[in-house]
Amino acid sequence: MNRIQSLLARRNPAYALEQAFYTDPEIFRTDLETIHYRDWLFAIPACELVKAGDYVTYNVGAYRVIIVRGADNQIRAFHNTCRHRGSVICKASKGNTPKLVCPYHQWTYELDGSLLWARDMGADFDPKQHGLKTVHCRELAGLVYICLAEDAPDFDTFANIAGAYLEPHDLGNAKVAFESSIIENGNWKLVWENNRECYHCGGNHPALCRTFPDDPTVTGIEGGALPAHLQTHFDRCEAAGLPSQFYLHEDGQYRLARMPLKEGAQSYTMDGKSAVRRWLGRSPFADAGSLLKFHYPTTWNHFLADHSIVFRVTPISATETEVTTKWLVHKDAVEGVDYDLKRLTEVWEATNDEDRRVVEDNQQGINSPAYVPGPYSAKQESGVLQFVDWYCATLTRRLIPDAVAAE
Ligand code: 3BY
Ligand code: FES
Ligand code: FE
Repeated sequence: MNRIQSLLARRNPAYALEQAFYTDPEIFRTDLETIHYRDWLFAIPACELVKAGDYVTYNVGAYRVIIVRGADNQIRAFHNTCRHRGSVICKASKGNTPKLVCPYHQWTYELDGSLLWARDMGADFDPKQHGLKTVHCRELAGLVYICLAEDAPDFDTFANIAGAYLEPHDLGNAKVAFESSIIENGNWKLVWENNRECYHCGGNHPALCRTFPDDPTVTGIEGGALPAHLQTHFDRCEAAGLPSQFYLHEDGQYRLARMPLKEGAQSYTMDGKSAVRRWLGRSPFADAGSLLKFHYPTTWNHFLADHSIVFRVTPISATETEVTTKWLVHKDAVEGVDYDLKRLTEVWEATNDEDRRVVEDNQQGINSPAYVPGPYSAKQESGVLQFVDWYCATLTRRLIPDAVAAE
């Protein structure tokens, strides 16, 4: 048993994790190797790539990835490393290009990754052997997921289940109205733990709390029967054609549920009314609440009647995490006419900044030699416990070499 396995074995599941899980570079590397380099990761909304040649780059740990829309309209992902001597090919975070041209010696690749042109490589050189290495890439109802593993785990089960919930939100007809990327000086697991409870909401999120219910059964993971007010909301939405019922996958990696907002609230705005006049999606009423979706380890989302918000969590180091937020509206909604950008974004801009502060404070306190893990509130922090259980179970399973081979 190695050191990390011993730490996992002696964990008290009712308590927070020990310091090393949030500070130790070796555990950070293990997190990347056992989780981020192996699981499906949400990368971007497909609407960011509108036309052929549109691309974005995405870095996960040591990997550099290009996601590009091809001439045949298909979205593909490639390792952003040239098959000549390895240079990064696309340096910008996004752009449009007719071909993927390496800046070093101008090897030129088609948008489907095949090598089109390489100067003076001799008669024996076979371009077919030197196409870009592919990264698994799937589009699910307008959300692009990638997987860095050689052999990707099953995606179809998730796609079938989540696809039904997402379909009415029509993300294929979305555009990004605004995006923000912040660095939180905290371990990626602290970002998640904070997201998975609303114990902190009342004390930290005055704007969000105008519309988001400070109710542990909305944010957390229900053990037993669902409270009647949630079931009533699910039933009303389902009867109107919106899949809504609480669903937590058996391995704990993802959850879907269309949760009600506070009484009368329609969207995450300061007055609780819709933020966008031209809706994204086919919600039959304004107070359908928010379809809450999370998929570990990289994304949580809110899908509302009028707009959607997608979040992406990217670990940078043991104590730094990038959180990227994109506000999606209908592609034909006009800024200044159908929506006001400040009104659309101000609640989650403030909430993200408040969450950054509490995550950074949490990290600072954990860094102290005096830190000892404290107990979770069973009532308020069931979601935190669920995330930490998923993390520990995943790490434990994958750190056994035979299990890795068998998975
Ligand atoms: O973003 C989330 O999913 C949860 C709900 C609201 C704040 N946060 C705890
Ligand atoms: Fe890309 Fe040489 S490293 S062309
Ligand atoms: Fe928060």
